[in-house]
Amino acid sequence: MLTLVLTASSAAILLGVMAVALYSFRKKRRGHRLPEGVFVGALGLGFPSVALLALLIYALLLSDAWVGRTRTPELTVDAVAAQWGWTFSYPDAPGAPDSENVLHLPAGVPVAFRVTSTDVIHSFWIPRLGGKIDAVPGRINTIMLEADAAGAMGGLCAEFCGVGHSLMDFEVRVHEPDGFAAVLSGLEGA
Ligand SMILES: [Cu+2]
Repeated sequence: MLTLVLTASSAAILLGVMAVALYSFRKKRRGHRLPEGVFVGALGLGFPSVALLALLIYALLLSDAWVGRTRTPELTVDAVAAQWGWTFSYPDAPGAPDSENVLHLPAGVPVAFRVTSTDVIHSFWIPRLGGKIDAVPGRINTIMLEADAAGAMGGLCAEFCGVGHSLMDFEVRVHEPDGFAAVLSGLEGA
């Protein structure tokens, strides 16, 4: 949706600019000219400021950063990176085994990820869900993400971390929220 709105707005502005440019090439008659101050002030400063500010506010309202501040996580997942793989654990589901390189999530639930590393700096990223965050040894970085619908997607390490970096991807399986507890309790121990 964000992509659509931003692309459509850019296209509309581009068309507007092209129209004004064509108009200025064709118009030879005198008498209808805007004063330069008005032209520069309104079209050069006013219009871009208003348009960009509106789009910026719209994008910020949709962004993960904002969602993260306005929604409370309903699930916590610990993601631990190590050369060259990921271990996911589910502290809200006592007894559920960790999963290696496979992340299980419920659909429609805001999830807080506590991300860290045991060796070098990695980066936790599920492109379909948005933002990424560094996995830094000795620190826990938190990011909140939410999957809209059940299905499968990919995640990866987004920070070069050694010769096995390109193999450090993981699978994300998003389940229906109703069956999620059953999925976790049914996991095979890693
Ligand atoms: Cu890595």
